[in-house]
Parts: sequence; structure tokens; C-alpha cells
Amino acid sequence: HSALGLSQWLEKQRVTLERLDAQSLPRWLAPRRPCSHKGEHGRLLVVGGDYGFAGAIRMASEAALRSGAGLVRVLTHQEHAGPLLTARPELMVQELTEASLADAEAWADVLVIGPGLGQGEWGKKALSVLRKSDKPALWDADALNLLAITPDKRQNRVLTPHPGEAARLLGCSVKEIESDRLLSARKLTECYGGVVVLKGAGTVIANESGGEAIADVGNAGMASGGMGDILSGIIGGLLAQKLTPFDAACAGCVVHGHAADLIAHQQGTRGLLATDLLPVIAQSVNPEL
Ligand code: B4P
Ligand code: MG
Repeated sequence: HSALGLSQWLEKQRVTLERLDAQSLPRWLAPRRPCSHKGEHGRLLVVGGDYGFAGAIRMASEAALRSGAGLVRVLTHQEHAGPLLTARPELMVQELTEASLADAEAWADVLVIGPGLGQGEWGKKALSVLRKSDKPALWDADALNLLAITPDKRQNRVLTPHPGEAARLLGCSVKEIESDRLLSARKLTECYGGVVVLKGAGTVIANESGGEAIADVGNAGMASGGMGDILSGIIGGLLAQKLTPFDAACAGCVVHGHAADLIAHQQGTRGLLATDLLPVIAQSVNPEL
């Protein structure tokens, strides 16, 4: 569809999807009450960052802070804790162990799992514990690859596959996913329940009760490593602030794409880094400015 252009693609599908852009943001993101406190803005747990993937957990957790989550706690490898805290002292970082995971799950309002999780025993074990939790959750990256191996279906979960992950989840090719992105998103919600964010140019958001929208924001500068981790943190941060899973997914995709558009407007798309978005997320998530 990217060759056709988004509007022609939509026309071709003969669908009347709701198009979301920066103008849509105020409906989900009212100005904060002046007397609010951090307890109202939610406690988010982010789990992941296996060896070789420490950047993913940093980008996801920092994006969650920038999206306005009240408190963000990270469980990862001990070796990653120091650098993470140096970079972002606002995070609460601990080693991932059986005990810390049980404690943090009980503490959290919302769970984000997947960024840099890996598919080894370390990641599998953490996911097998968190999949028993009934708290609202966002699953991304390797949590999706592990879900494809051991499927389940639940309501209060947001899945954020790119077309490669979506193909694994549906047992088909990337080409089939991309040939009808809306249908692919619908199939994913049928199989796995909850909310599905099928990423890529023209990200589609769908839920089981027929809620469907397309994020008409973002640019080719976003086709670079780490962008998905930033999106996971943003949606997690909005879930923590008590948006419904569908609203958090819609608002999160728009905040993400709009932040990238603000930067691309200044410096173009080539060479745009995922971490460039971090300081701009706050501007995107405060649409009253
Ligand atoms: P991985 O190697 O698993 O990539 P990743 O670690 O998940 O990367 P990251 O988390 O940074 O980015 P993500 O895509 O999650 O897999 C990459 C492989 O998957 C590719 O080699 C390819 O085989 C397949 N794949 C991925 N995307 C594909 C696509 N669109 N078409 C065909 N195959 C694809 O998140 C990136 C974020 O940036 C999303 O929010 C996305 O919506 C946004 N984004 C990317 N390009 C955009 C664009 N042109 N316009 C607007 N938004 C865009
Ligand atoms: Mg990803």
C-alpha cells in the first residue's frame, strides 16, 4: 500500500476507518489537574533487556516516563542496572529474579514485556510468570515471538507486532500480512483477543469488539532500530494513566508518529534516531500547548 499512498490504499479497501492524527490527541489527553500527584498517573513495570538488548529496555522505559507514567520500575540483568540508572535516575531498576518479579508484579498497575526480552530461558521464564497476571499489559517484540509458539487469548492486552511478528503470529508470510493490513489486524484480534497494533506506514489499531482506526502520522525516518521500543513505552505509559487499552493504543501511535513528524520537520527523515523522539514525546503528549 505504501506504493499506492495511504489514501488510495484506503479507498481501494473500501473501508471507512477512523483516521487519527495530531488533531485527535486532545480527546484522550486532557490537561492534568493542577493538584494531581504521581500515584494518580500509574505504576508501570517494564521487563526485558537480555544481554545484547539493553538499549531496548532503556528506550521503552524512558519513553514511558516521557509519556507521563507516575512511576516506572524496570527489571533486567544486574549488569544493565547501573548504566540505566546513570542515564535515567528517575527509573527504579532492579535485577530480574523470581522474588523481584513477584514483588514488582504485585506493585504495578500495568505491565510492559518484550523489548529486548530475547527468546532464551531468561526471557521465557519472565514471560511465563507475567502471563499469569491479570493486569493490563503490553506485549511486544520477543513476547510476541514467544506468544506465537505458545498462543493464548485475553482481553486487557495490547499486542504491537510489526509485519514480521504478525506473520509469525498468524503463521503466514509478511506479504500476506501486508496485502490487507486491516484484515490481518482483525485476524490477530480474533486469535489473540485484546487490542492489536499492526505497525508500519499506516499503523492499524483494532480490537475484538470492532474498534478500528488508522494512525495517519509518522514518516520514513521511523524505519530505524528502536522505534518499536519507544512505542511500547508510550502505550505502556498511557495505560498506566488509565486510558483503556484501545485508547492507549490509538493515542500512543499518534503521540509516537507525531513526535517523529515534529523532528522530521526540522531535520528530515534520514538519520532520525529513536532516542531523538524522547525529549519530543512530552510535547506530543501535551496537546494543549
Ligand atoms: P526486528 O529485527 O524484530 O525489528 P525490531 O527489533 O522489532 O525493530 P524495532 O522495534 O526498532 O521496530 P518495529 O518494527 O518494532 O524485525 C525487523 C524485520 O521485520 C524486518 O527485517 C522485516 O522482515 C520485518 N518488518 C518489519 N516491519 C516491516 C514492514 N513495515 N514491512 C515489511 N516487513 C517488515 O517498530 C517500528 C516503528 O516505527 C513502528 O511504530 C512503525 O509503525 C514505525 N514505522 C516504521 N516505518 C514507518 C514508516 N515508513 N512510516 C511510519 N511509521 C513507520
Ligand atoms: Mg520491535
